[in-house]
Amino acid sequence: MAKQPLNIGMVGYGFMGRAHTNAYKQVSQFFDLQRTPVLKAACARDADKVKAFADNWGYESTETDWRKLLDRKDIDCIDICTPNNSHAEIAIAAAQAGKMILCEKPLAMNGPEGLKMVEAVEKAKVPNMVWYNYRRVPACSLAKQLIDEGRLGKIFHYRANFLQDWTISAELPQGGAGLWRLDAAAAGSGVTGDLLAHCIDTAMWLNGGISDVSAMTETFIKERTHTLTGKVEKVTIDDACAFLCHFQNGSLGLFESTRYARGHKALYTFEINGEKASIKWDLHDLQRLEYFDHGDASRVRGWHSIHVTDGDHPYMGKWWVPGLAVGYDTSFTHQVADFIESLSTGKPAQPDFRNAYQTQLVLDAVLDSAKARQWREVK
Ligand code: SOE
Repeated sequence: MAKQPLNIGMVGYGFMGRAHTNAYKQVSQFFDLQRTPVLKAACARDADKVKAFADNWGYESTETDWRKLLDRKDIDCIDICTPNNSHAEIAIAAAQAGKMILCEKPLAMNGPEGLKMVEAVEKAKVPNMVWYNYRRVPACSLAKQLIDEGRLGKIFHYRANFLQDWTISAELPQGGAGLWRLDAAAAGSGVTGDLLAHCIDTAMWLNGGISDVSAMTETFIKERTHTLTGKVEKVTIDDACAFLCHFQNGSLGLFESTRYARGHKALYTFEINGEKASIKWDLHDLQRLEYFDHGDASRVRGWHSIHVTDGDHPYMGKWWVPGLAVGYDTSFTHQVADFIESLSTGKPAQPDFRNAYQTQLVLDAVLDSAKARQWREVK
């Protein structure tokens, strides 16, 4: 029997536009879902570029104004893959138009803006979700299962890093299509909103809420040519950020992110130390979860490297055969699968806007703490 379509209107066609579109195309092939994503329309201001994107990925039509997508009756769901400073305007209007919304991370430029988005989707009662994709890497989902089963016992420490090295050159401009992440007017902040947002989302999902933070940020290169003006302008983003925090469960957190860690491209790692066991994970080796169980007999006790590719590992029963890994791209496929599933069960797929708003509040506290050089409570 033909499945009910889920008609997608994609806004933006950059790296995330491709990652999400790939997931929409793949999901029904591997997951048995009640609705099938249909690539109805892609939207961006540059008509030629969006047409090339649409043709390459198989979108049925294009628009150059996202408001047109909201007017269209044949679009069910708006996917926001634009720079952060446009998330709120598009999402609030999409909610008012009664569309489902999938929004790239971070939800907003800051907490107050995020709250308006939460209020809009809750008032309109439209399904909504934010693309914090790392939760759906099977090894991270397995970490969540192990923690929820109580295998780690009381948690003492949570440590996370997200290290890159792509902005070290002073010749790199800021702003514009490819480099808006270097311009706080478009991105809100630098590594804090771009990379630590992922670490904070995963951390609060695995280890609960964060109560207060003490942070420092640094901008190593103070001026860069701005792509849009052609002028040398002050750099307004944080190039690096590190913070300490207390979790509500009493454990201590230590987080670091930078785009100046020469040799690291996307080294997202976390380690959690509990009374009974520890786990650690590394994005560069994403199909493995390292697990140390103090309950093992002492002669064989040690770090186990779990190759998360067996049929009973999260999501893995849907893919190939045991032992064969899946990659970064499938974290998005899993997120679409869970979103579509949630439309049938009525249980919101996480993180929804309200849940992602909690991350936004931690980001605000981190930036505020760094500016004030003082501890800050998370509101
Ligand atoms: C930045 O380089 C970036 O692409 C982030 O924007 C993504 O969210 C992260 O997953 C990988 O790095």
